[in-house]
Amino acid sequence: MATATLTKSGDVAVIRLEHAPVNALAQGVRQGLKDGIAAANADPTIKAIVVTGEGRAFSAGADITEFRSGPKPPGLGEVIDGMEASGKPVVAALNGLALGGGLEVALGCHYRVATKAASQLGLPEVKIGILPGAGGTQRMPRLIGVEAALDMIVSGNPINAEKAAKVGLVDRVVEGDVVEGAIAFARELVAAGKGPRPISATRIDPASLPKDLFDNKRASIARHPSGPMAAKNCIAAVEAAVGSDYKSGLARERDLFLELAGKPYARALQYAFFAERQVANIPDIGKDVTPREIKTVGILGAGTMGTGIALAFLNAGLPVTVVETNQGALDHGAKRIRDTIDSNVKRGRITEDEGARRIGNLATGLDLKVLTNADLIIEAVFENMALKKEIFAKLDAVAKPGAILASNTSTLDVDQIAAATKRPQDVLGMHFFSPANIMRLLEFVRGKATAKDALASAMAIARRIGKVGVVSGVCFGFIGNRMVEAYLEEVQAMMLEGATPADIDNALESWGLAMGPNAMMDMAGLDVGYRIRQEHKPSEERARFYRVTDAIVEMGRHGQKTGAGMYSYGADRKRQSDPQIEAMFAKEGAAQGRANRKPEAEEIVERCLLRLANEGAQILDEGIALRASDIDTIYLNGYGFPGWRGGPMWQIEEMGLAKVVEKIKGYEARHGARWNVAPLLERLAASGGKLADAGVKG
Ligand code: 3H9
Repeated sequence: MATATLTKSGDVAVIRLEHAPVNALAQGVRQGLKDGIAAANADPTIKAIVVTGEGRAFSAGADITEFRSGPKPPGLGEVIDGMEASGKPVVAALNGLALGGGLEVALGCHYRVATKAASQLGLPEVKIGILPGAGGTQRMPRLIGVEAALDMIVSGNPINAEKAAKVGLVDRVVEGDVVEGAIAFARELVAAGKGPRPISATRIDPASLPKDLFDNKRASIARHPSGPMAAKNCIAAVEAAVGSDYKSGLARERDLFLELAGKPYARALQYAFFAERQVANIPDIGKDVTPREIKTVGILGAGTMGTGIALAFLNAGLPVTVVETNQGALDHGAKRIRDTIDSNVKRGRITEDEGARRIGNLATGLDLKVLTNADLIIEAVFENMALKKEIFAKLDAVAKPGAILASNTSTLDVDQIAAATKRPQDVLGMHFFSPANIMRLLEFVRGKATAKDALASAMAIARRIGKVGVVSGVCFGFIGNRMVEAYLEEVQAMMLEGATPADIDNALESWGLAMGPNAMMDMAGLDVGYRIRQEHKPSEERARFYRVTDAIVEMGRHGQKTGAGMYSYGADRKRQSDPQIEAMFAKEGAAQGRANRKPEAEEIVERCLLRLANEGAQILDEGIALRASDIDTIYLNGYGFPGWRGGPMWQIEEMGLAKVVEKIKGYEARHGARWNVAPLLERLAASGGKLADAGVKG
């Protein structure tokens, strides 16, 4: 239940925010806090007030689920202003994370005491497309200075208690019980005759700020992950705190907040927040399924993927054994792992001790037998079915009973791989994205026979190594790469129609994608797709689309690693358009009779988006993906899709499915069968249904 309760500890009132699991400030909590402050002020035996949170959090801020329906009174800002006006000193006891409105509550208190363990104190509103709207943009710069406040509010990144003490956000850090510490602090205040200390009463002198501070900040947010609006308004709100009185600054904060709240970018980011939390919900895997314990990890293959995966586990404190078939490759891979850890130490990201611990957790070997004790073994070798089958048969012979055997395949049939063993129940796909130690996405491929506890274990370990794991069924390319196939095919088609590689990439990057498809292929290696097309012969039409790209690979232009691919690359690794490549597409486009209308930027974006989402809808209909929001989570975390655009499925839902179907049919009329509309979209458009209601519930 959402509430705030008041208890007394002698002459100090303790108000506790209660709303499991993270004390989001729902209506009941706001009302409880307001009532608690009023009651404590009315009680003559009370000299000071402590505000704290129940459980692991002080508060994670406003209740985001309320944003859809609109908040009910009392408003958070009103409650905080009322609390700050208390005649008795109010001390926040920060018992754990304090984020967004939660930290704004703490800023409305007159003093702040934090437990040393509080690692997340911040104003992350920008990450969900809004700004701190309960006085945070006005109080934070008054308390810790404008520059530090701008950094926190514009990045949305939290700081820990120690840093918070350094910048003056908290007055005292305590090791023991923080509520006891705050009560003691409050009594010291009373004994010293110190009363309320409202932050809002102070004023920021504009002359104290570096010249061009705000302009420089504005210049730094051109590609902010929250899109073009939220960070800009955050800066403007902080700017409004300078030189003005609190009330007028607050009014400006409100206006800037209302410009963002409920608008498309904010809704998309909030949808993405919940989508990411939804992926762990697998209908037939409830709390009754106990994951197997994973204490040690084996990795087969010391190439780019294998070493990246090894780093992901080492960074999370797990011992890893890497196996290769030849000493040179093994040494090279192990060196790459050690170098990465060393560079993290040099850059101050981790301590020397931590670096040494991670390197100490790495073992290597040339024989599969060294993996006999591993609880999880991940194969990360060349993408070839025969090879993978051979390896899994060998693993079957050496792995201990109950070990989970995972393949990092990005396309292949996990059921076939599992069939090479006598324990298909222990086999699944764990598809990491490169660089595997950095990218957050992990696609789990659930085979026909994969045991529930094997999948649950993989999901648990993914959380431990900081990944967002999304479950996919078995099909060629799974969710992410199957959709990419459709998308890249359309890109090839548009280049034959006259768009240059740079036209395509610039259009999509201006729209928000981190990297256009041609730059992405050059980075991943054009030879990767080429090899896949060699192994799985594409349809005749698709082969025609790829004729130029295949010729580029055959010229030895494999992308960045060979200094040339779709683009040329100088020593600075910056891409440069290459007239030779553009001419090849133009010539082939003319030969195929396609080069009669060059698509403009808007059409480029629309066709890419619709091909992605149409394939996504088909994947959803086949039950390969559990929900449309799972598909979006994949695109946001593994394919550089911007969070403020929500994902391809969110985009077409926003467009309206009837309109989407009409558009797809228009493209089908122009371009033929590759544009066949997914039956699910047609059904939903006809019934007025939504993608959000397709797939599994919950
Ligand atoms: C704000 O404050 C606006 C104000 O400035 C002004 C207003 C006028 N609301 O992530 P977890 C749920 S905006 C509702 O799995 P963790 C979450 O959905 C807010 N629900 O755990 C999940 O539910 P379920 C600014 C919330 O330990 C459960 O709690 N604050 C909220 O990995 C556990 O969450 C933020 O943006 C919320 N605010 O991470 C903070 N927060 O179990 C957003 C969490 O049903 N939250 N839930 O799936 C976070 O960053 C992380 O959830 C947190 C915990 C770090 C708190």
